[in-house]
Amino acid sequence: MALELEDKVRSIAKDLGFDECRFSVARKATHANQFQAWLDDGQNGDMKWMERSPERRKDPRLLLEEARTVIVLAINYYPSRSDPRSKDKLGRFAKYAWGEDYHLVVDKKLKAFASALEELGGEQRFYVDYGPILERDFATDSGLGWNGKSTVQIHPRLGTWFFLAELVTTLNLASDDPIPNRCGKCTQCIDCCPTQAITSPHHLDARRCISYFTIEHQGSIPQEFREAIGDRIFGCDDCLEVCPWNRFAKASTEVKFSAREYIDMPLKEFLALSEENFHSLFGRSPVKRIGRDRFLRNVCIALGNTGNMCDIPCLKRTIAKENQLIREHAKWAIEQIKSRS
Ligand code: B12
Ligand code: SF4
Ligand code: SF4
Repeated sequence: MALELEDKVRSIAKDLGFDECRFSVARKATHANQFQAWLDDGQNGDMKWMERSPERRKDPRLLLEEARTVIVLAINYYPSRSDPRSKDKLGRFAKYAWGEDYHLVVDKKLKAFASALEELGGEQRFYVDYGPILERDFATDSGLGWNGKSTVQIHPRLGTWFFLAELVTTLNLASDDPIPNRCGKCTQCIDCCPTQAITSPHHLDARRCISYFTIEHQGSIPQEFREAIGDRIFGCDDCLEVCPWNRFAKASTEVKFSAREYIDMPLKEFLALSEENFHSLFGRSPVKRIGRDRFLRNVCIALGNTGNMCDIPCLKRTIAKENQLIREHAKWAIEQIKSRS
């Protein structure tokens, strides 16, 4: 029997290594108004790029006029090894940044996907993270998991550890039904957040989030949040780690997401990285995007929170040779260490 169009598309997704593929109608996003209210309140902070053409972000038909379907994809990135942070003075990287940059990995798969769909008569636009599309809204509508109280999309089998990606297509594919939200009475993600960034269920104020401060925020990190950042030097996984739905999570089969050597490097060593060394260490990692200055800024905060008197000489060397942004954070780190000693 000939395969239905939907089955053909799902089989392409599987062959390309996606863990889930579901379909939603290409229409205005269900929570478009909440997104606008979030922007109007300035909760995007420094992420000014989110204010550009918000209408397009809310409706995929403004990305592709004849769009009929949003194909929503999930890819597991759960690393096969445990977190080394319990060892002496290592800074913590969010798990999504342990391996190769997912934008590079997934983009390649999406290109191949789009070409395969062209052969089936479709025209496509595809996105992973960077695109002007409310990815989690379409995931919820298509039943690709449900929206957790942390705002992270939860999948009954993958837990929290997956990336989303979409192809907006002119192909008319029968949409899938949403699945029930299974958070129940749990509030662990809200309760554990070190900076109270989840202000109510499904609502995150990015201006309070450690992931935002360590990745997106451009300048000096506000004093009131520095201690709460702890040893996190790139992103934050706290509201993901506590989610009980991660009990079913299995390691990703995508070798490009396996952990790189930098997750085992002691904090102090990062301070010695030249611009060139930074680029060779993080060349194909998501960390590269924030650049050396902001990365060293984060390292200083983590050293201030976890370091001891032995770390002071290298922080002093940092003050002597680095720019104002790094210097200011290194000075803060020294004060923190001294106040603890
Ligand atoms: C900006 C951004 C951030 C910002 C703001 C996050 C935020 N919660 O808004 C910051 C820098 C803080 C961030 C952090 C992280 N991010 Co981010 N981020 C994005 C980005 C680019 C846009 C999100 C956005 O539009 N925010 C605005 C708010 C209003 O929208 P939203 O959170 O998506 O909320 C909508 C849904 O909640 C939706 N919704 C859907 N279903 C339901 C159901 C109900 C009942 C309700 C009320 C609402 C609702 O309504 C809201 C409005 O539309 C997306 C990619 C994309 N294009 O969507 C990735 C994305 C959300 N990030 C991702 C990841 C992995 C992370 C981190 C885990 C990284 C880390 N470890 O440090 C953290 C998680 C923090 C968290 N609790 O969300 C993944 C999430 C995958 C997943 N399983 O959910 C995405 C989808 C990228 C990707 N392609 O995989 N991120
Ligand atoms: S990523 Fe960290 S800081 Fe941001 S909401 Fe989750 S627990 Fe809070
Ligand atoms: S920690 Fe609990 S409330 Fe938060 S997303 Fe997971 S199940 Fe839902």
